[in-house]
Amino acid sequence: MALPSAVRLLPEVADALAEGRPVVALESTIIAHGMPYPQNVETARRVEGLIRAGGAVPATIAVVDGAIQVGLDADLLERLGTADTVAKLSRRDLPMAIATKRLGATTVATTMIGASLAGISIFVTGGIGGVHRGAEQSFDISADLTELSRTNVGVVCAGAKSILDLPKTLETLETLGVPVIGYQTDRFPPFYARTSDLPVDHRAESAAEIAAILAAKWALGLDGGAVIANPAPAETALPADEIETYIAQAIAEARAQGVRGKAETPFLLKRITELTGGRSLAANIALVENNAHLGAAIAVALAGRRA
Ligand code: PSU
Ligand code: MN
Repeated sequence: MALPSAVRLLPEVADALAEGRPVVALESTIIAHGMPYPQNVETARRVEGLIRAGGAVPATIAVVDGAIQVGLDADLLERLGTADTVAKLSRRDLPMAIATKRLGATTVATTMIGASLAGISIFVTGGIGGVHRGAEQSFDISADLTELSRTNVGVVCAGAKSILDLPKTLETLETLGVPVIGYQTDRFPPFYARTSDLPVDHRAESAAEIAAILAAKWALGLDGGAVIANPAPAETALPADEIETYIAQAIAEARAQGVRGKAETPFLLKRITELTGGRSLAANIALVENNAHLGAAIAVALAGRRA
């Protein structure tokens, strides 16, 4: 399929894809809106290094100069991590960001779109967006969930953040037909903590098994992605009841200050980092790195199946 003119590939990424070598997509909202500087840029670089060490080529995605840029050079990564006006782009924002040539960070939803257009099947991030607490009033449900139902990219994450309503998030994923695969776990990981009491759809023991599931899904023409849920590393994970206190406080502050819509997730992440004295940030960094190992292994397994 010809690449649309509004999609640009870094030459290294284009070469890898042309040769059928494994490539792993990475998002940029986590850089621009999910972590403070300089940890955001340092983490982005380290995660790219881990993907390489795992035998795949990293492709961080953002919107730059009127195109979806797949694969960022060091300058762009730094710009995204330091600029104070980077748009946070979900599916509906893409046309405007491209037409007006704004610098934009891609969320899970738009990173999936860019990856899929480029021909990348695996994407590594921290946590997906989901159904927000109080959604029965606010209707705030992340567009990440609808994207997972329609775009063929497997998303490796540490579950969804417990700032969300996780039972409603899992119910919605079920309705949308999105497989939720636990990597060596029966329970859906709640991001900062290692485990919840919520069951996953399927437990997979290896990257090869996950690659086989994705291949089977797409071979049947069952469009959409899958959530590959990898529990946060034990060393940095935070106790569930402790983090819950901070989450409840941060949500109460957001409500009191009228923070809503796309500003809510960045607000909560920043506040929780402050309230935990940086421990939630350390946990966040460690879990993304942990996901990079698994994502590279799945991309390698998928490329092996296609060879
Ligand atoms: N999870 C994280 N850090 C993040 C995000 C999710 O651990 O920065 C970002 C992702 O880009 C995700 C977005 O797609 O937040 C969801 O935003 P919203 O809740 O507004 O849909
Ligand atoms: Mn939202």
